[in-house]
Amino acid sequence: MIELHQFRPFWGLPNASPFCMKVETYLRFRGIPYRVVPSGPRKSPTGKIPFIVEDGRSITDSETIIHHFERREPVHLDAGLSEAERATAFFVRELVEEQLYWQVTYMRWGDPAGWAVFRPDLVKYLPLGMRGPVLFLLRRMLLRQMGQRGLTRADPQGAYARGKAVLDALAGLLGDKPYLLGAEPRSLDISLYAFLANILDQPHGNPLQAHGKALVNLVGYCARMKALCWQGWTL
Ligand SMILES: N[C@@H](CCC(=O)N[C@@H](CS)C(=O)NCC(=O)O)C(=O)O
Repeated sequence: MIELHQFRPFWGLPNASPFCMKVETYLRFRGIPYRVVPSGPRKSPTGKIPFIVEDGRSITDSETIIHHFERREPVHLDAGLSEAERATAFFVRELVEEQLYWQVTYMRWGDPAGWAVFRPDLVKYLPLGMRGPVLFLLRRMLLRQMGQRGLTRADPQGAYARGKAVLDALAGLLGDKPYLLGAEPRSLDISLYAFLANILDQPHGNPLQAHGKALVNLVGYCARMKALCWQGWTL
């Protein structure tokens, strides 16, 4: 049985880490049996989660994990895509995983209104040993990393501007297609959905979520992906 090492569910989301949710969404989509092992970055060989363990061998990085399983499938998720579509998928995923990852981080750890509602629930969720100085140091590190990206140097309205632009571009690219690249879900959709769900489905609103919820085609897309991969899932 494949072990998926990742955070436990949080805030009604399958996973508050979009990278963990991406891998679990993929495993569910493919119907690959797995067992979740609650974990954290410090237990990972690379200091990042998710990672999987199969036959005693660890594999890290969400994209590497997905490729590892895709190699075994008779028909690859991205089969039939043109070179240009593959290139588009690559750029969109890179952009989403960089920009929206930091937007999700900012909305919880950086935005003062977001931190005010995230912190109390996070404290209850974390093991005792992580609640005091460790949490303080972790947030300080994240604030520094967000500062390097200019996020915490702007007011929240300014910080969310780039995230809103990314969501607008995604809605524009999706148009009235069922999935980002056409009629069939592709590997890009697995990643994109995990990031969008972390923005749209988190329980406390913020300007980025409000912006995303107004993009009707993106909301419909998330509902389709949820029905496809997470049907019947409850905490
Ligand atoms: N490129 C990695 C990124 C994974 C990642 O950044 N995971 C975060 C959790 S969402 C993490 O482990 N962060 C801990 C750290 O950077 O110290 C992937 O695709 O799996």
